[in-house]
Amino acid sequence: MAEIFTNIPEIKYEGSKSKNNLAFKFYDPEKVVLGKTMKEHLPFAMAWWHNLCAGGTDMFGRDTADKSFGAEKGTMKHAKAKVDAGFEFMQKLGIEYFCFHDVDIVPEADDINETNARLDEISDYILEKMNVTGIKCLWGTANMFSNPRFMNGVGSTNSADVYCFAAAQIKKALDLTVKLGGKGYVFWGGREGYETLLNTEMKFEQENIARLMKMAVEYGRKIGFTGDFYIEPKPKEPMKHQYDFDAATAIGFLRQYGLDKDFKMNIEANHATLAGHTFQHELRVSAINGMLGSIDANQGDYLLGWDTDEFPFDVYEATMCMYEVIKAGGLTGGFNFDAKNRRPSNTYEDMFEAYILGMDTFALGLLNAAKIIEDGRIDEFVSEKYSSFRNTEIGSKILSGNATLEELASYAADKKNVETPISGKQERLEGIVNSILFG
Ligand code: XLS
Ligand code: CA
Ligand code: CA
Repeated sequence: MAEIFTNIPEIKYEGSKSKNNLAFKFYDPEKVVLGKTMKEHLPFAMAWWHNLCAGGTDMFGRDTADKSFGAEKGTMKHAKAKVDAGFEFMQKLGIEYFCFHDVDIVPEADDINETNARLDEISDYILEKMNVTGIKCLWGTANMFSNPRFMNGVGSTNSADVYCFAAAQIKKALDLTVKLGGKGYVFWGGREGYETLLNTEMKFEQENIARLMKMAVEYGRKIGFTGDFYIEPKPKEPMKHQYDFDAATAIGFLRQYGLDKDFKMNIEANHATLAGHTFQHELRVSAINGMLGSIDANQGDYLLGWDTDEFPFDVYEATMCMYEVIKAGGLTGGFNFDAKNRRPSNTYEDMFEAYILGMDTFALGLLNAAKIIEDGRIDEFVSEKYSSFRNTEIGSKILSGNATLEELASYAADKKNVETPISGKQERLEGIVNSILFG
């Protein structure tokens, strides 16, 4: 098999002083941080769809980047060329995982049986490459948003036939995920929502989504899928209002329908900010509910109200992300670069530089987060802030869950007045973080 990215060498760590555009400046896979190597902290994944399929088409113009990889698009030859390109790409960057949708890896046929036959063929080929390279599958999913049949939703559709086609697609995507040893299976509900309540039975739709997920869990467990199912929250786009608005909403939904034992969150940075939250907020909500599974590592643009899927370069955001991940004890999933080159960045070299940027940004985030944790001042302050509950008799009583309202009222009455609680010290803490990061 001929090399595809002929002008790109294997990408190595050269240190922060390096001016080599095709080298890591901060991602040093074997460097040990807080007792684990960077590679262990940061299981990076390549997103098949952006990296191997998307050529820059937007609502106003066609592809700027050539992703044919020497084969005619829409053919199985092209599907295989993408596999070749993808594995060469991951190997050159030292990326150990990939994520895929069913229709990223083969062209979809009109007949679902033909699509499935193509999926069998390509997954054999992918498996061969996995065995040779040691590269693994992070998660699989079914694309249930591009085909016009899903215009009224997937689990939330009004059509029982469409619902069955969705079930068939999920079944096959689960088969593939198990065949490729994927650690997770993602549900992203881009079409699960509504434009107007004038034509929508919200309760009916949500119950039907839950039924579909339940069937997916039952089937997955039956065929030996031991990994996590993920919901990937997103508030809007393409729908005006998506049911999996944010982590808190999705977790509430999972609990309501008894799905919380099998599911975790796949948190995407850009979706968090679209929901009006920070990336860190979504990670914290997931973590405190025991549902931090995996991360779609990208970045939005605060000036734009849509999902720009940029490669992450915001070191501060990556630092706060890694702070949450370390505190949560790591991810069961990984860091999938669900990100695309900007449309004018249309060369093979740009594809590599984008991943170098993303990997270096998260490496910096890891190094910084470790410094904040080792410094200890932030933790110390937070612990002090709540100390009145932990270090006093009345506080401990409240925490034990055995206090009554009357008891607390009589405590207050005895005290007569209460001191103002200690300052939140936000500016001091922000200054501490700055001095740790840049000092
Ligand atoms: C779209 C989502 C999608 C999921 C997988 O906004 O990010 O790409 O990650 O279906
Ligand atoms: Ca995503
Ligand atoms: Ca996105």
